[in-house]
Amino acid sequence: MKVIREFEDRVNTECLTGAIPGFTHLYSGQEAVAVGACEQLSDDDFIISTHRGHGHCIAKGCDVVGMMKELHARRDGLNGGKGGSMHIADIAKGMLGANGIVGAGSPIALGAAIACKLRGEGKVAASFVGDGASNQGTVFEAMNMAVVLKAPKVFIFENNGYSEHTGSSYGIGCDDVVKRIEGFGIPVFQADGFDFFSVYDAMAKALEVARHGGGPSAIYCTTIRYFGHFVGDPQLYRAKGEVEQYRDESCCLKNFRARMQASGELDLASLDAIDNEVGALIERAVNEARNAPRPQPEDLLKNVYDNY
Ligand SMILES: Cc1ncc(C[n+]2csc(CCOP(=O)(O)OP(=O)(O)O)c2C)c(N)n1
Repeated sequence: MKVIREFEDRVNTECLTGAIPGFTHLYSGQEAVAVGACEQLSDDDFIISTHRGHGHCIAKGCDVVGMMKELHARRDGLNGGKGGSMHIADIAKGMLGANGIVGAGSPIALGAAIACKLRGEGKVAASFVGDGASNQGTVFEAMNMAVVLKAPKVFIFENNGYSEHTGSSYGIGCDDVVKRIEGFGIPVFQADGFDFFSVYDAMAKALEVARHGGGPSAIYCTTIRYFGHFVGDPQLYRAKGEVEQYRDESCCLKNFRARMQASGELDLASLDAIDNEVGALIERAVNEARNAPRPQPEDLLKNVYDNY
């Protein structure tokens, strides 16, 4: 979670200096969802992310230096510097890609889930779905087809309160998204998206269904994003002090630190040591990214199509 937080904070400043080209959406604040869910998956399980994909990538084990280089559009970035923030992927880690098309991840992950079922290896595919994306027809179709085909698919609903600049209370027509998902015949396990352990436990229950022939399952997490919809968003639609209050009272990193200390599993010095290690990793990632070569004209047509 700390790697994601530091990565995103640094990407924010790198974007604002102009070092990172393109459009970037930050995941900071939502870390407990990505990490809680992905800690229950192996490299052989698949995820499909959203336009807000860095946190999902890191949680699935993608190389952080390679990611930073990718965002900086460098030749030895995770995808040769040609994918960038919204098309970052790492097949070896089961991370099938971020995706700029809202709602597209659900049917794509369903395809992966059907492949998992046909191969019979007990693997699953999961898609992350925002509150805005939860209104998309593609997600409804994927939910229905997943039930019909009993696909080992986990839908991870991540309600961060906004779809671009529209509050979920306005954009979602029904009173209860959970009931809407259950209406498709999918069991839903609810989690506190500010609490790693809550998400981790909900994901375990969802996987119990998906891995053992029960068809699709879902987890529904409430969370918040600390930054705007995209880097540079003036956020005029947010109440003054809203983000500060969440940072003070509902930070998943603070929650995790408190829980670790209270249980005696990690003391303050160990937690600080982890934080320092993470700080050094992100510093190295940025330095390497800034100094790495750009893709060259001869790289243009390399890896454009892959039939796996
Ligand atoms: C099919 C499609 N429609 C609209 C957009 C424009 N768009 C980009 S992000 C976004 C909001 C997505 O909200 P949500 O799913 O809640 O994810 P969040 O940004 O909150 O993580 C929209 C409407 C798009 N990229 N694709």
